[in-house]
Amino acid sequence: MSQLTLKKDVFLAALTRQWHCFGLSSAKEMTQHQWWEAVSAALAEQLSAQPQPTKRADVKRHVNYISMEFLIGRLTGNNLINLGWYDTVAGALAEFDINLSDLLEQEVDPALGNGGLGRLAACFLDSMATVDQPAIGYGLNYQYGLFRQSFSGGKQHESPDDWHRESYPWFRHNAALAVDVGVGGKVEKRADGSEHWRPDFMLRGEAWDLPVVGYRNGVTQPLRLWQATHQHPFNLEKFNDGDFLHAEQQGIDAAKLTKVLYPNDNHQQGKRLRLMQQYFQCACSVADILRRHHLAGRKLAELPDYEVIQLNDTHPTIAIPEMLRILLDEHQMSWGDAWAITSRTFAYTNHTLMPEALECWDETLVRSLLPRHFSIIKQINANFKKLVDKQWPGDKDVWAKLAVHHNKQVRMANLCVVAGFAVNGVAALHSDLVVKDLFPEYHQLWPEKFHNVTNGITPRRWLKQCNPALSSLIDDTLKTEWVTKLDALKDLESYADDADFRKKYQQIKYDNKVKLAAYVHEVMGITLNPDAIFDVQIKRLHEYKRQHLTLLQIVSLYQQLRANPDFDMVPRVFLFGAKAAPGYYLAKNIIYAINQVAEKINNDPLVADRIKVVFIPDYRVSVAELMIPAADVSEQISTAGKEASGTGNMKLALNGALTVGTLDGANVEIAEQVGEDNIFIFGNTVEQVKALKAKGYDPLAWKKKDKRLKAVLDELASGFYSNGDKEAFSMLLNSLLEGGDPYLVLADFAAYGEAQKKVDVLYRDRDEWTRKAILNTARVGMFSSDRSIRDYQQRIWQVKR
Ligand code: 26W
Repeated sequence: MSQLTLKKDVFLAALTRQWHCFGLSSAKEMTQHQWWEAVSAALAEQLSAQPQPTKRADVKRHVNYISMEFLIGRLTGNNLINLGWYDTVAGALAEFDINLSDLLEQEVDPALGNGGLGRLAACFLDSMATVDQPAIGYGLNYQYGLFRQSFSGGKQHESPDDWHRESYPWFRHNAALAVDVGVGGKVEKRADGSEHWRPDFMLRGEAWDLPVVGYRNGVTQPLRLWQATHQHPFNLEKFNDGDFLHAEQQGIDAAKLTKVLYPNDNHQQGKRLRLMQQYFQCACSVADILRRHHLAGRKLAELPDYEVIQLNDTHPTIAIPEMLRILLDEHQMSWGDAWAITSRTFAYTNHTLMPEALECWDETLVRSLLPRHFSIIKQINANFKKLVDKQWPGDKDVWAKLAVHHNKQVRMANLCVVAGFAVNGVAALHSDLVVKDLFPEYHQLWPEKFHNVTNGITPRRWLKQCNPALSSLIDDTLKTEWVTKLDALKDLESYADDADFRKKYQQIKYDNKVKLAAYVHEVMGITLNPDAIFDVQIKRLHEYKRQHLTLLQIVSLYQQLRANPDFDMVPRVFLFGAKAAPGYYLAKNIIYAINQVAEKINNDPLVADRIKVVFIPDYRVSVAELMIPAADVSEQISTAGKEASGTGNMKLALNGALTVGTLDGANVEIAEQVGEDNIFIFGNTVEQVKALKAKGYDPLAWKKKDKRLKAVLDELASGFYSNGDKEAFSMLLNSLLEGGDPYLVLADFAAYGEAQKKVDVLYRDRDEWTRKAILNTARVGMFSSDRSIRDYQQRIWQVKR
C-alpha cells in the first residue's frame, strides 16, 4: 500500500478554512495555541479526505482491542511522521515564521491511561496499522485523564487533568454509531424458561474516533472512544413544570460515567462506578462489533472466523457475558451455539501477577447493576464445575481455586480463562509464571490455551520521533529502512568499534542531555551538568518497582562523600519520574522521602554537584520523550517475579542507555539480546526470592549484618532529612523493617551497590561505555511492537482464515 500525499497548497487552503472558523481575518491574529489547533484540524480534515484501501479486511481476521486505557500521547507530531507529511507542513508554516516543532509543544498530552498497560495499547495500535493488521481500538473518552502531579513541600499534590476533549481537533464524532446501554433493573423469566432483562435506565454511548495512522502505508484505522450521555439528557417535562434544577439531572448523572480515569495501577478497589465504566465500554464495543458484522452480511455463527476480541487485562471481561446475553436473549440462540461462538472469539492478556490487582467483584454489586449478566456468569460457573468435578472428583480445594463465582465473588481472570480461547503473558518469564504460579490447574486442563507474547514498543515514537538526531545518524549509516524493520539495527554492531561513529553517537547523547537539562532548569530551576551520568528511573511509583532501593543507594553514596570528602566518583544525576495513586500512601511517602533527600543533597556545598537528585513532576508521555534519549543508565530494579514485562526498559535500551536491572520481566530477554557484558544484572532471582521467603526472611537481620545499610536506615529515621521530624518517613521505614520488607529491598541492597560501582568504573572509559551503548541500540530490534503484533497474529489471532 502506498503513502498518502499532501500538497502544500491543499494544506494551506485547509489551514485558511480553520482560521476562518475561528472568526479571524488573518493568520497573524492566531495565538500559538490556535496555530496548533488550526494545523491539527487542517491535517485531520486532509486525512479523512484520503481514500481508504478496500478489501483488506477480507483476508485477515479483524482485531478488536478492548482496553480501559490508551495512553496515546501527543498525536499531531506522531501523525505527521507516520504520514510522511512533516517536511511539507514545516515548510508551509515557515512562510508564516512558525516553527513546527515549537508548535507541537502546544499539545496537551491526552493522558487516557495510567502506565504500562495503557501505553502498550497505544504502541500496539500503531503497530497494527503499520503491519496492516485490520483493527479497532475500543476505549473510553474520559473528560479528565490521569491527574496532574505537582509537589508542594516535597509531597505529591494532584489536580484534575482537563485535556479539553471538546476541542481536540483529531476527534471525529459519528452520531450514527451511538449505542444505547441498559443498567440495573430485573430479570424476568418467560413461560418457556428463558430469561429477559428489563433494565432500570438507559445510557447512551457516543462514538468519538481518533485516527491511528500506519507508518507510510496509507492505512488509517480508528481508536473508538465511548462517551456517556443520557438518551434524553434534557427533561422538558420537568423544565416546564418549573423544576429547572433537575431538568438536566439525568444527563449530568449519565455523563459522570466517563468523567474520569481511575488512577489506580495494579490495585483493584471494587467501586461501583468503575464496574459501570467497564460494562458501559464493553456493551458499546460488543454492539459495535456485531453491527459491523451484520453490515458485512455475515452470519452470527461466522463471528469467530472474522473477528477476535482481545481483552487488555481483565478490565473488559464483562464483554464475555454481554456477548452471550445478546446471542441468547436477542437472537434466541441455544446456550450451546452461543457458547461455541463466544468461546472462540475472546482472548485474554494478563499483565500482572500481583494478587491485589486481580479483579474480583462482589456478587451483590454485579447482581444489582447487571442481573442478567450475573445469571449468565452463574451458568458458566455451573457448566464449568462439571468439567472440574470430572477431572478432580471431590476435590474442594481445586474448585475453590478455579471457580468463576465463589464465596460471593466473581473472579474476572478465571472467567477469561474459562471463556476465552487464548491466554497470554507479556514476557517469557512472566508467561512461565502465569502457567506455574497463577493458573497451573487451568494449564493442566487446556495446555494449548497458554502462550507468551513478549511486549514491544513502537520505533516510530520511541526512536524516530523522540530522538531525531540518532534516527538520522542511523539513516545515514545503514542506508536501509529500519523504522518498520527494527532488526536491521543489527548492522550497527560493526560500527561500535568505529571511532568516528562512536564520536557522533556520543555527541547526540550529550546534546539530548543538554536538552533535558534545559527542561529541568525551566520547570524546576535546577542546573544539571551534562557530563554527569544521567541515571533515569521512570515508571509508576510502586513498592515492587523499588524506587526506594535507589533512595537507599543515594543516601549511602552521600554518606560516603561526607565520610571522605575526596571520595572519587563520576558525577551522577538521579532522575525520577513517577506518579503515585492518590490513595497509595506508602508510595506517596517514598516520593516525599526522595524529594527531601534531594533537597538536602542538592544544597550541600560539600557534595559539589557530584550527586544531584531530581524528581521531575508530572511524568507523562511527552516528558518520557525527553528523558529517554538523554539517559545513560536505565533503572529496572523490581523484585524478581513481580514486573510482568516493563516497556520503559526497552525504550531506554533502544536509545542507548545501559540497564541496571534484576532478572525480572523482559529484562531477562533484554540481557539475552544485548549480551551480559552490556548490561548490569544484579540481585536475587525468582528462585532465590522464593527460597529466601520460604526460609523466613527477616529484614532486621539484614540490617544488622550490613553496616552501610544500617547507617542509611538510621539516618533516614533520625530526622536529618526532615527538619528533625523523625516520623516523616515512618511509613516507608516501617514497611522495610517491622513490615517484613515484602519486596526484599534490603536483601538486594548490597548487590545493587556493587552494580552501581561497576557503572561508575565503566563510565570513566567513555569509548568503552559508548561501544556498549551502541550495542544496546543495535541488539534490541526484537522489542519492536511490530514483532509483538506478528507474534499475536501467528500464535493467537491466526489471521489467515
Ligand atoms: C484494577 C486496577 C488495575 C489497573 C491496572 C490493575 C492492573 C492494572 C495494570 C494491569 C497494571 C499494568 O499496567 N501492568 C503493566 O503492564 C505492562 C504492559 O504489559 C507491563 O509492561 C508491566 O510490567 C505491567 O506492570
